[in-house]
Amino acid sequence: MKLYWSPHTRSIRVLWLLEEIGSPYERVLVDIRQGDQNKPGFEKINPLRKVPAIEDDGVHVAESAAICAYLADKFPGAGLAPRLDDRLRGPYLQWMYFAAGNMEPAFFQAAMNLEIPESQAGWGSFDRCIGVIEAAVSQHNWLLGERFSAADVLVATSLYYGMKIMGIVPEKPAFLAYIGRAAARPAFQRAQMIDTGTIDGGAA
Ligand SMILES: N[C@@H](CCC(=O)N[C@@H](CS)C(=O)NCC(=O)O)C(=O)O
Repeated sequence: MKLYWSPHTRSIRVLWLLEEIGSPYERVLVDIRQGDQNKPGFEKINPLRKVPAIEDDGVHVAESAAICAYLADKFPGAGLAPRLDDRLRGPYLQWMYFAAGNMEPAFFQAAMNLEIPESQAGWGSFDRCIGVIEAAVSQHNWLLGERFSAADVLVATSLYYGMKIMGIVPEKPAFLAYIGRAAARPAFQRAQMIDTGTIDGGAA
């Protein structure tokens, strides 16, 4: 398993998930600030020339949500995705797609101050998206209740990014508590230390 990664990017999601799983992987640095993603050959790893991407025994997967879904299903023992016959599988998939399909565009709409009619924007609006997440994480520790899943990796990292980097997500108590629970996970802490170069987590 190879992870194509660049520090301080969406790669952290996959790094965190791989640390939750605990199976060996090789980390390959693609320094996007030096333009490594535009070098010849990287289009075979990800035709969009972005990180993260993975290669698993010759299979290439890009898009952080797709990678997280792939890895969570590939390593069922890690318990990061409800199985096909589990009643939580539906809500799990809903949150996985919500993170990629609603949060990403809603956040950029807010950051760019774009006016889009709510009935035409698939995500409704930034406030509606935020309200849905606040309701979910106020009631329980994780999106699926007391069960942590790959969906939390996607939603928590986006919320953190939206709050601390983009400055568009309000510092509501429920969001701070949820991000705090995520940050307290040992796998997240390892991923952060790998991302910042404090510890070595594979061949970079
Ligand atoms: N939809 C993609 C977005 C990936 C993405 O935007 N990656 C950025 C870093 S966070 C990147 O590789 N940028 C380099 C570039 O666009 O040249 C995902 O979720 O994986």
